Amino acid sequence: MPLVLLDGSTVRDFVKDEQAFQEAMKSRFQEMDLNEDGSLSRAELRSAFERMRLLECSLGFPISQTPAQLNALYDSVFEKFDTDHSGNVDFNEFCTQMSEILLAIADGLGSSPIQVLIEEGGILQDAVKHEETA
Ligand SMILES: [Ca+2]
Ligand SMILES: [Ca+2]
Repeated sequence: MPLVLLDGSTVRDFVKDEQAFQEAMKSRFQEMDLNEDGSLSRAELRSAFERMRLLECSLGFPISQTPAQLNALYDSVFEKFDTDHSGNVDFNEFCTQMSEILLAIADGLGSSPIQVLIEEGGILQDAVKHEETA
């Protein structure tokens, strides 16, 4: 994993750049939508988050959890995404929640750059790339 200097504004600028953010989210969403039906099911969302380890790494959730606790955690994450309670997550719901998650990460990072390990191809790397090309 690459080690990069990251501060809150890198992430915040990325989220605020609507076009760049939507484009990045679109490719994430398509990757996550395994059966390509245009929405994310509970299982699709969960497997994507497990792959990204976004929750464990970025939001400070404890890693050592029982399977039942993990199930409850992923259920609550899904409920957050599925704001209209339709049982799946469409692209708009996805973008809205992802921007909230990223802004929460930005707040956590604060204003002084810190060195963080980011996942190759992960969402935070999208933010770093965005800053480099800005
Ligand atoms: Ca799907
Ligand atoms: Ca929904």
